[in-house]
Amino acid sequence: MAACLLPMQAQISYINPVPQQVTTSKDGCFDVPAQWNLVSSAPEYVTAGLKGLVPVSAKADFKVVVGTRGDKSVKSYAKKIPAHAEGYYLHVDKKGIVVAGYDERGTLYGVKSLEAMIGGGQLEGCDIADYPDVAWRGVVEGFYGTPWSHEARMRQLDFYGMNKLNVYLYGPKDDPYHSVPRWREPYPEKEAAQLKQLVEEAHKNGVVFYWAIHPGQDIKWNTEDRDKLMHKFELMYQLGVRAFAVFFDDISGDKQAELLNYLDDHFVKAKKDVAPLVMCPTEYNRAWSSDKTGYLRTLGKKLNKSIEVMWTGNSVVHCIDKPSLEWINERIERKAYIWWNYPVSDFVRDHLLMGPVYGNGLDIAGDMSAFVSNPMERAEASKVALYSIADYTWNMEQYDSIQSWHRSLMNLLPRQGKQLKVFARHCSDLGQNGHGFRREESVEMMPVI
Ligand code: LOG
Repeated sequence: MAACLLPMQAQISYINPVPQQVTTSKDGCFDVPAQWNLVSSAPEYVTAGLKGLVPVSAKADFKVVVGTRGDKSVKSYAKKIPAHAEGYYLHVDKKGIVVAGYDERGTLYGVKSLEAMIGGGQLEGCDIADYPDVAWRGVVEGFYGTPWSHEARMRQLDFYGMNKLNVYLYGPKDDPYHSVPRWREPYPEKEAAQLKQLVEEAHKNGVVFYWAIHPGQDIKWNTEDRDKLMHKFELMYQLGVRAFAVFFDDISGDKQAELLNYLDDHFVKAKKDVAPLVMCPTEYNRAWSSDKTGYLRTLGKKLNKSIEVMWTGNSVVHCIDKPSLEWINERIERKAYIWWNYPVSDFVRDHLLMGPVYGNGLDIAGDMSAFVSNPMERAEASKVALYSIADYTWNMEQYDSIQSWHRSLMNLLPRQGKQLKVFARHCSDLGQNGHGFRREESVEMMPVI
């Protein structure tokens, strides 16, 4: 087990995202007790990861209480739980631990913080009150190129749970059953079974699994195609999917609002257990939109208010700031659902984007409904950025891009973190590209070069 070398918040530094409020106690760092008396009123999946890390015995002295607001077991801590969706209170001292969530996902996140601390080698006496700044944080697998493998996706979902990302939108452009030519058809048996497994894995990690359809340029704006779309949703529902998106990026059509409202009224709302519909508009960034067509304002007015509208910013690949959000929010008459095109590399395929995540405003948490990242075709390498995106969206004001990047690299390769850092430092920039999006790279070497 690693020694606790740093005096303050040593073990807490293994928790990602950086928690909102932390007080450390005089107990300091101490060894993880050999046996835990785990008393949990949470569903099995919430503590499954923890049970894999520590031996549990009802006879142990070290008592660990896990529960959600309203449960008898955590009643005496009710006032300490942040009144915030997905919030949790975590108390650690030498005699025991309390994890008390505001809701089920909050309890899961409290347990994940505890798991991270143990992963660092020790426990640390502390009181943590934590909650996210942005309600929906995650990933849209929305790139062109080879879709992620099933195994890669399973590992991603586990990684999202660990880093408190709560949404994954499935939409790889090159899945023929998501987009052209087979968006109307059911998945073959093997793919269907895998998607079912992904939905289950997502649930275990507190992730809402969105299945997106990209109906392609061949969509006909008639009732026949509308019903085929509904039927495909129904098939996905039978596989366990309870959250849906429709992507119109790179597709035009002026009857989008009618079609989406129909799906919203006759499918999403009729089912009663389906998450709000998410849509990606044709004009999904400012450079490609025009006040002359009035497309965005029409969507803003006509679309049911419960439907989320995605937005990539001032251009296809761009960082997000307050003025750019004010511009779009006013037009779509709701808060934009940010689709951030980083670290996606489908337009610079000979580059890996593993540098620090920086450039987005630190004062915009209240101006968006969600922030999801479009990653690279390289699933594992994308985790460098996703770790920091989890950090940024959870605790914006305290976000430090360089520190977050260092922690990310150490977290991904604890024993070769330094070597990975050397590699990543020189794999940050995109090089010249059509979107004009650049990143700093090889900063120390630049003067010499
Ligand atoms: C696509 C996306 C692609 C990205 C970057 C959106 C909404 N759609 O230009 O699939 O990965 O740009 O190349 C896009 O960004 N179109």
